[in-house]
Amino acid sequence: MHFTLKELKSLEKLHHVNIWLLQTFEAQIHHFETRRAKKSNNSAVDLDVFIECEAHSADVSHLMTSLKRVAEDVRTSREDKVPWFPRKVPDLDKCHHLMAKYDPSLDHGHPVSLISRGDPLSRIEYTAQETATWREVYRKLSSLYPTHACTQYLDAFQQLEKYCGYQENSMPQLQDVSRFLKERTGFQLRPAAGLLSARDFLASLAFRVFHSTQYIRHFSSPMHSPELDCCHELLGHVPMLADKEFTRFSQDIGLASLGSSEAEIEKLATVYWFTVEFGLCKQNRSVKAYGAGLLSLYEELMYALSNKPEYKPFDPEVTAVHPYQDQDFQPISYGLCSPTTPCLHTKKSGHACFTLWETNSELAALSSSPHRNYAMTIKKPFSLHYDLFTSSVEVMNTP
Ligand code: HBI
Ligand code: FE
Repeated sequence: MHFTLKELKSLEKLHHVNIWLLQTFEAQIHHFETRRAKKSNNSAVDLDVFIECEAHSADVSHLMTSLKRVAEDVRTSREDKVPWFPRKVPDLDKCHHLMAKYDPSLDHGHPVSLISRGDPLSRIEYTAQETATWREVYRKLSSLYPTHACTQYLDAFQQLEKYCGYQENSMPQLQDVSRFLKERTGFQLRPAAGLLSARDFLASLAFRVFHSTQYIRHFSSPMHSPELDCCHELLGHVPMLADKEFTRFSQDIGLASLGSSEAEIEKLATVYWFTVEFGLCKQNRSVKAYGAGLLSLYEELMYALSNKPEYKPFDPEVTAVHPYQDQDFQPISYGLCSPTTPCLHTKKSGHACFTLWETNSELAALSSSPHRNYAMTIKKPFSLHYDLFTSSVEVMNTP
């Protein structure tokens, strides 16, 4: 296979292409070489890339489209054009780039299934051991929810138990969960083979699509999973995706990400991390969790609501550039703070801080929240309109 990557900076990207070929397609790479392109009509250096690899024949066409997209991305970033972005749900087939973040010490030998284009959510028969892991996680976490989770979460969780097969003795099927969410908020689940790139993951939120893994963490560590798994999706994300206001805000972050620069994507991903993943709010004078990373990890949840962390007001401009780490407890995490009801609660002890959003009941303040304002400040040479009837975006004022 042979394709051309423009720009020298892409050498760095090639390393990722390499890992990504190995991980996503389980491709065996025999030869990987770059050469200065012979026919370059540009002053900048173009590179020809030769890759010789062995892959499943079923994956070849997907592999080729993905590679072409990588090449296209590099080219547009040099010419300072708007990066490619999906306009409609079927375009999300091209948004399956996994994060090339491979650490062998974290490898628990998960059976990462290969997901191909437009795959429906298949029904999975989980093994007895997997179901046992689920039972343990479910029991332990659900014992904390009444005291630790926000009201929106609790309401949805009750509904999921009633209508969607949430129970300790069997794992809910993503197909059923997706149907449940679609009826409530229009959100649907799509299968993902693992952690997607922030750009692809956020882009899907723009279309009310949530990428979800289907495998469960290794039975050796039911209470702490270094990787994303379906316990995280089902217990962390799904209940909040049944809340209308919360999903409106999720979609807004997604829409803001479309066609944004790498730097803006990074900022949006950081805001997402400190809110959707690790956000806290204040309801009826007590601190509650709405972040999926907290609600799906027992220790994180205990820690977040202990007296150890320090709470700080939420400011998207500050939060967006705050470095975060994902290998330990969150030393700093920001929640939500409505601009009309400033954070009153500032707690200091130890080294950690969580920011609080002061509210009594609904997450309605989200729609006028600083998140939304932050998303509005991202400058793009066009504006987007989301068409509810066709679930697609219309691009306006393109130069
Ligand atoms: N990929 N499959 C999947 N699930 C997530 O929750 C997820 C992701 N990629 C990135 C991500 N979350 C966020 O932490 C931000 O980088 C957007
Ligand atoms: Fe998550």
